Amino acid sequence: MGIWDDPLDDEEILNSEPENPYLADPKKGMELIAKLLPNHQKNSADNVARRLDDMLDNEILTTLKDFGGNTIALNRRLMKLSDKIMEYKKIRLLSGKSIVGIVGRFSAGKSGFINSLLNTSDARIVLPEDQNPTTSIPTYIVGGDNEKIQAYSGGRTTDLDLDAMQAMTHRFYEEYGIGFSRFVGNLVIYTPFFPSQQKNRIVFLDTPGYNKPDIDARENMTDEHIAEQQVKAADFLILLVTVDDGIVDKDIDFISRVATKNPLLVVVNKADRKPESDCRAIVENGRRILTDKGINFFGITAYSSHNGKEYLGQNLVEKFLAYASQQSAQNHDVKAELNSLTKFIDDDFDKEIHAAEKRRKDLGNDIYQATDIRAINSLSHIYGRVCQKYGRLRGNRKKFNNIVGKISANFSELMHGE
Ligand SMILES: Nc1nc2c(ncn2[C@@H]2O[C@H](COP(=O)(O)OP(=O)(O)OP(=O)(O)O)[C@@H](O)[C@H]2O)c(=O)[nH]1
Ligand SMILES: [Mg+2]
Repeated sequence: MGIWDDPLDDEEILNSEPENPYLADPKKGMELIAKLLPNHQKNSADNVARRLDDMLDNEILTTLKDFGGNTIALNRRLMKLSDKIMEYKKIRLLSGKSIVGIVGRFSAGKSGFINSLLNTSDARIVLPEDQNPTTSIPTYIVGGDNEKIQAYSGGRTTDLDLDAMQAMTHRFYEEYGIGFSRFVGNLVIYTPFFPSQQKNRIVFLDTPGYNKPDIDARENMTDEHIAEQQVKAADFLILLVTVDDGIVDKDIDFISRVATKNPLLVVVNKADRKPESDCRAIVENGRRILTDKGINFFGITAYSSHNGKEYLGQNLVEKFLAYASQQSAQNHDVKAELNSLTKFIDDDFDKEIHAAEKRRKDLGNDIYQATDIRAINSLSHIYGRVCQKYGRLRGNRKKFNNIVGKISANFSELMHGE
C-alpha cells in the first residue's frame, strides 16, 4: 500500500484474513454440524453415567433424612462426586490429573492466558482469541505427544481439524444462528507444548465468558449453565479479570456459586496496558474485595498474556500451578472418593443408630422406674417416636448399602465398558 492510499478500515483488515471455510461456506458449516450431532440412540455408557448421577444426587439423599445438620455438607460432596462421574468420558483422560478451570467475564483474556502458558511459538493449535465473545464450548487442554483436537458430543468422540475448532466459537452462532454448546459437551486439545513440569499432573479447562452480551438470551443461559456445571467439577480455579475493571460483583457471584475447596488464584490480566502503579492499585483493591467477601484465595497477581509475564515482583502463576500439580494424586480418583464418602456416611449411620438405640434403652429404663402415670404416658409417647426413628434408620441404612452396591457395580461397568 502506498502512502497516498486510504488506510484499511477495520472491516477490510478483518476481510483480509484468510476466511475460515466452515464460516465462509454454509455447506461446510452444516456438514460440521451433521458430523457432531448426537446419535439418537444414547450409548450404554451414557445411560450408566446418568443412572449413577441419579443415585448420587437423589436416591442416597432420601436415606439420610434422619441425619442432623451435616446433610447439607454431605449433599455437596455427593453432588460434586456425581458431577465428576458425569464427566465420565474424561475420567480416563483426566485420570490422576487436576483440572485447573479458567473463569472470568468474556474477553478477560482466558483463552489468551492459557495460550501464554503453552510454548506457543511452535504450536499450530492454539485457542481462538478475539475481542468479541469467542469461546462457546468448555475446552480441555491436555498434555499429549502430538497436537490433536477432539469434540466430545453425546458420549462420542470426533476428531476435528484446526479450522473446525476455530469455527466453533460464537462466530458460528452469529453466522448461522446455531450454537454447538447444546450438543458438544467439550472440545479437547492435546498438545506437546503443555508446560512440561505439569504435563502429567494438570489439565486446563478454558470456559466461555459468563457475561456475554449475546443476541440470543436463551442460548446464553444454556451456555452459562453448561459452563457452570463443568466448572464445578474443576479442582482449582483461576479467575481472570482485566486491569481495566478489576474484580466486579458478577465475578464474586460466579465464584461463590462454583467455589472449590482449594483456594482461588486471581489474575489481573492485560497489565501491559497500564503503568505499574495502576496495576498495583487494582491488585490491592482486589485483595481487599476478596478478603471482605470471605473468598478463600491463594493470591492475586498482575499479568500480561501478551508478554507472558507477571508484574509487581510476584511469581504466583507458576507457584499456583506447582501447588495444583502437587495435589493431583488425590484428585480425580473417583473410586477412592466414592469409597471414602460411603465410609463416612456409613459411620454416620452407625453413630445415629447407636444414639437412637441408647435413647430407646434409657427411655425404657425411665418408664420402668416411673411411678407417675402421666410421666409414664408422655415417656411412652416419646419411646414410640424413638422406636420409629430407630427402625427408619436401620431400614435406610439397608437401602443405602443397597444403593452403594449398585453404584459400585455401575461404576465398574462404566470404567471397564466400551
Ligand atoms: N493488551 C492485552 N490484550 C490482551 C491480553 N490478553 C488478551 N488480550 C486481548 O483481549 C481480547 C480477548 O482475549 P481472549 O483470550 O479471547 O478472552 P476470553 O476471556 O477467552 O474471551 P471469551 O472467550 O470471549 O470469553 C483479545 O483481543 C486478546 O488479544 C493481554 O495480556 N494484554
Ligand atoms: Mg475465550
